[in-house]
Amino acid sequence: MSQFNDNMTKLLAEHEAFLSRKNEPSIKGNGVVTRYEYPVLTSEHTPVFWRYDLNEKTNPYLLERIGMNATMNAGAIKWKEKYLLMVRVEGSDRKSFFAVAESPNGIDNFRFWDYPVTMPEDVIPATNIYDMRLTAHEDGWLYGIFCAERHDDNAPAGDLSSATATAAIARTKDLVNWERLPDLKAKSQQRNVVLHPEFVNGKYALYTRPQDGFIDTGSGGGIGWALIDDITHAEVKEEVIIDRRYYHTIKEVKNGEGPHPIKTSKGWLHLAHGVRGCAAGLRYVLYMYMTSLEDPTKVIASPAGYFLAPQGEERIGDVSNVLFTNGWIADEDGKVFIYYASSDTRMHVATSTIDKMVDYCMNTPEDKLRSAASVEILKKMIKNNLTLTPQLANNK
Ligand code: M1P
Repeated sequence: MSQFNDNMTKLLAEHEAFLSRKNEPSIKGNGVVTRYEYPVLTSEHTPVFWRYDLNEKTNPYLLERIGMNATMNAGAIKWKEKYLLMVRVEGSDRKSFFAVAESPNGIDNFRFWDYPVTMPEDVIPATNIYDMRLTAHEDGWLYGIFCAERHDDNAPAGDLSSATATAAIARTKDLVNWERLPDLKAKSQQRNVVLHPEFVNGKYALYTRPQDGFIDTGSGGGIGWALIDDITHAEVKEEVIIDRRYYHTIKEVKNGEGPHPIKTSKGWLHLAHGVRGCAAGLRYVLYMYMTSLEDPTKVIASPAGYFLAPQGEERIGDVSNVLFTNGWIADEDGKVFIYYASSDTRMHVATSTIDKMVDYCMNTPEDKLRSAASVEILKKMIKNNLTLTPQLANNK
């Protein structure tokens, strides 16, 4: 065997061993959610044949030709009994694109489909596309709503960083062939836009995230809701804020809907991200809330604080101190697979159940927005527990 073939065989064998590595639950948990030992997807999971030219004539040293930087912010769906992630893959050229990765069990053995998604363009082509939310809508289409980023041509000369965020809409029947619909028309910039899976009053319904600038939400008060007459020419005419931002909370600076909510007998179960500022920059955590089945704009449960925050190696990456989610899968038996990205670098899974998450939402005290109120809530819990189990008291 030539040296080239020898090296290629070794490269492929090592990659295969890496892809088929079993993922085990982490022992430490809080009862609500179970994390797993390894990330489910990293840039190393991308196929060898995406990154290396495998022709000895054109790549005699077997060098990596196209670098992959990150695999993050993935939409998710159960499709033909497989767990599918619509991954935001970011190349080392900083361009993001979508690619499907598939697993037989939702926990490990994720493998990318051979080709990335060819997403048709809107009238004005986008520079970057990312963070797709997948919704199998009751109209029979599978929708992908994602952010289309373009340079802000109103920026002063020489400002090559200012950009605009718009919600792009596409639909498919097979996750391979996509029909691009016109981008969402709205008064403000929009990111983290998510399609509700059911018609509401005969209309399509969107979770929105109005923002004054590309990064700053400014006067945008939180997660919004808008009814859309025609999804093929979607326009936000009226927008109400259903989940507000508040001073001194985990969503003080901004928040955004994660994947579309899961319907439960007690209400719609939501997963979202909240952002606050600190000396180290922005800190992104995940939180939950529930809305009413009768009126999806009405919040019926809002547990205080975060549901998941960056831990261990999750804290470090291209944009550190970030957890972000835009995909989860609920199995028929009530098990839920939460897919989240850490620090804009890699994808993880955490598992829970609908019953546990509804219990978490309904029975976790709300944020009463002041330290004194938090202490009163804590004292009540301590008193109840020590009345029940006096042997635990230190009598101090
Ligand atoms: O870098 C963290 C996240 O920042 C943005 O999210 P949001 O507008 O909600 O703050 C997005 O660019 C997202 O992709 C990124 O993970």
